[in-house]
Amino acid sequence: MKMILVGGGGHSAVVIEVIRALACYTLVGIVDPHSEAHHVLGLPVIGNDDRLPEMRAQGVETAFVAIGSNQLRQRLGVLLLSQGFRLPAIVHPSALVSPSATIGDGTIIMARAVIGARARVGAFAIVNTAAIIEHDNEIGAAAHVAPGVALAGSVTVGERSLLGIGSAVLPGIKIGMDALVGAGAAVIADVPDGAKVGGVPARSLKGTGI
Ligand code: JB3
Repeated sequence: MKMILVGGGGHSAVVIEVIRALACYTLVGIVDPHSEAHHVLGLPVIGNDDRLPEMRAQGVETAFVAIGSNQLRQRLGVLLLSQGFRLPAIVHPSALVSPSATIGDGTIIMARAVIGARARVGAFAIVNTAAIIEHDNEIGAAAHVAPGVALAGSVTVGERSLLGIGSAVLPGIKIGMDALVGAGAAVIADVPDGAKVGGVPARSLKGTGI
């Protein structure tokens, strides 16, 4: 099945390799309005997002947004759905996904990630390399769980939140929407919508200039 990629930066290179490892989709190109590269890992950059309706009309059925920005990825994902593309979930062959877990459309599960029993991962999310999403977690749409993050059981992560590389979250903690958890943080208390926290144990970063 033919697939077009949206975004041609660093994240896109990783996404291309996961999709190639799956051998289910034929990548036909990348749209990126700002890219100076003509190719990413041999895949041509064919123009900007104006090319998308034309690609759909030419029989490209599936698309994937390969952009790290949570807000942009969600906005473009919704746009692609409205244009009639299907955005499948993409799971690296080395990821361990529980049979009772659910993964939303347009979400990618990277190499060596683990998704536990009854976990629910929303649409357009990124579960990055070797992240652990334990049982009964609920990961909101367009959230990004960065490489090496460990979420204990029954953690909730709101839409578009970013959990920085190597952070850890205790059982049952609720992290709101559009929140930022800094790299290496240990989260032991709930995090409100829009908050930025960091450190061990994690505290508000308000007033620190971050
Ligand atoms: O930390 C890790 C493991 N990965 C990071 C990832 C999650 O996020 C990575 O290190 C980067 O920090 C980031 O990757 P990303 O999003 O690929 O960043 P960058 O290399 O800056 O590429 C973003 C691409 O999106 C650029 O080529 C932009 O031109 C493109 N872009 C921006 N707006 C867009 C648009 N592309 C399309 N098609 N449409 C847009 O509106």
